[in-house]
Formats: sequence, C-alpha cells, structure tokens
Amino acid sequence: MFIDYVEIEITAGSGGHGCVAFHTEKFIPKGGPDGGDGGHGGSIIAQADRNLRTLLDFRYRRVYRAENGQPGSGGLKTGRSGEDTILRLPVGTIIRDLSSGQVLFDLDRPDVQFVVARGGKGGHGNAYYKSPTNQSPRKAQEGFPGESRKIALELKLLADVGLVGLPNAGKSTILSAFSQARPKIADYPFTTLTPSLGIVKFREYKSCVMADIPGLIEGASDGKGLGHQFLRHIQRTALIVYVIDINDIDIEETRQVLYKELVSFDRQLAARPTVIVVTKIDTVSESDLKDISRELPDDYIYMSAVTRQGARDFLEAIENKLDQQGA
Ligand SMILES: Nc1nc2c(ncn2[C@@H]2O[C@H](COP(=O)(O)OP(=O)(O)O)[C@@H](O)[C@H]2O)c(=O)[nH]1
Ligand SMILES: [Mg+2]
Repeated sequence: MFIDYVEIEITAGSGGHGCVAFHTEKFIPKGGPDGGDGGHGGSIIAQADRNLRTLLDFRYRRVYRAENGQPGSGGLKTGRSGEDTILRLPVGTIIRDLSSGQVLFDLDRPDVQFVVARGGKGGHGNAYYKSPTNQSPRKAQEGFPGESRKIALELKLLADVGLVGLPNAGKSTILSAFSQARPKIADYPFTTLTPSLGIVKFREYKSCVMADIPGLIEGASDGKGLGHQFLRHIQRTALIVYVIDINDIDIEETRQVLYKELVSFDRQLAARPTVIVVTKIDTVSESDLKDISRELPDDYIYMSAVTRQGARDFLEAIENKLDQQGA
C-alpha cells in the first residue's frame, strides 16, 4: 500500500476584541454604552475535492492560518468576521490529530466538509455589560484565540496511470524522471515485488499518480513469471501508457503484443484509454527518428527520459487523456 503523507500546522483566526464606547450625540453628553462585539475569527475547514489526486501541494506549504475577526466599534457595530480558510483535499484523505494520534475525520465523499480548527469568538463590547446596577460599564472582553493544532494528512494512493512495456523498455527511467520515486533502473525484470508509484506534477493543484508496472512479457497473462501479480495493479488505473524502446525491431508489433497480454488478462482493459510512448529517442539520429515516426500512427509520442526531449508532449498527452475521463 502506498500512502501519501504530510504534516501541517493550522491556526484559526482569533476573535476581534469588544469595544468600549459611549453614545455621543449633540446635546446628549452622557449617552449609554454602545461598544460593539468583536467579529469571530475565521475557521480552517477541510473539504474533499474530487479533482485532486494527491497531497503534493501540501508539501510546499506547511502552515495555514485563517483570518482574525475585526474589533467591535462604537454605535453597537460588530466587527467583521474573519474569512474561513478552506483546505482542498483529495477524496479519501484521512485527517489525524498529531498530538493525540486520533483520526479526526475521513473525507470519504466529494464535497464533505469538516472544521479542523474553529475560529475564536469575538469579545463582547461594553454595551453587553450594561445592567441595572452598572449603567456605564467600562469593560469589554478580549477576543478568544482561534484553535491551533498540528495535523497529519494521509491518503492511500491508487495509480491513475500505469506504465507497461517489455523489460528494459525504459519504464522505471520514465517514472524517476517525472516523479520523486526512485525505482531501480536496469534491474532484473522481476526483482521488485510491488510496482513503484510516483506523483507526477503537471502544475499547481494538478498532479497524477503513476505506477511502474514491472516486466510485462509475453505470457505474463498466463501467470508466467511474476507478470500476473503486477497486472492486477493495472486494472484500476484510468490510463495505460505503453512504453516502447525506439530500438525495438518492430514497434507496432510490440504494441500489439502488449495489448494482447493486457486484454487476455482482463477483457475490460481493451477499452481503457492509452498513450503510446516511444522512448530513448536520444539513441537514434534525427533522420532515423523521422523515418521511424513516419511509419507509425500520428498519435504516438516520442521522448527521451534521459534528455527530456519530448517530455512536454508526453505530460500533455497524459493530462489530456485524464481530463477527458474526468479522472
Ligand atoms: N539513452 C537512454 N537510455 C534509457 C532511456 N530510458 C531508459 N534507458 C536505459 O534503458 C535501460 C532500461 O531502463 P529501465 O527504466 O530500467 O527499463 P524498465 O525495465 O522498463 O523499467 C537502462 O539502462 C536505462 O538507463 C532513455 O530515454 N535514453
Ligand atoms: Mg523497471
């Protein structure tokens, strides 16, 4: 199981102070108390967002605050309340209090909200303290501090994108070029027993989870080698990326072999969207690249994970396909 995990610090806004003021008007020198209450501090609210996939953005910013309430003022004016801060989190995120270790909330459905830190109440102005025995109170209440806590965010990662290809096609190199994952490169095909997962960032608030599915070989779908075990991980990915070495003797045939393997493992994979990437283009000349690509369908992507030539096309193709599915 792959868990995305971050710890952050959150502080809700404090309430504004109550105000001490007395009504003044021409010819009425001694008006009654009219200091208003302070506004409430903003809260920090977690909200499940169906468009988010990972906790990546929380790695770059660790401290979150909500706005303070404004103080009250004369004329019984209540201070403005502070704005809430909304933490947008992927569906499936679990929020845990770090000091107690307790789970506070499970954002298990899109759009559910949870107040993680409540804003402080505003203090009462002096008008509040007026009583039969004290017609001119000079006291007002201070605003209350907002809640502050450290929380952990945990998210079980499911891969959106699976890389499949023959051994040594360049899958692990792609994953390590585009994510923080460090899978073993040029390893024996079946030495790792779990696929590596990495988070690939397109831009702020836009990322996906990519899995390197090791060692698909002919016959994997029959349970030969360990291929079978890995194929199970591909069943839940929204997008399958075929990775084919440009030095492959017959790229189109390799694509078909890969396709047949997947479909004979699970017929439903036939309908799964795909991106075909021909990799290691830094190992051939410009003119060879032209000749090879001329023979192949137009939507193939050509890339080098080493020089990053074609990297932008690759990421755009993935992002677009994922968008098309609303994934
Ligand atoms: N020149 C070059 N070599 C690459 C590229 N991608 C992978 N390789 C090499 O190809 C070999 C196999 O790569 P690897 O990522 O382990 O393949 P995998 O078995 O599909 O995961 C390694 O020696 C890599 O260094 C590339 O874009 N350019
Ligand atoms: Mg590999």
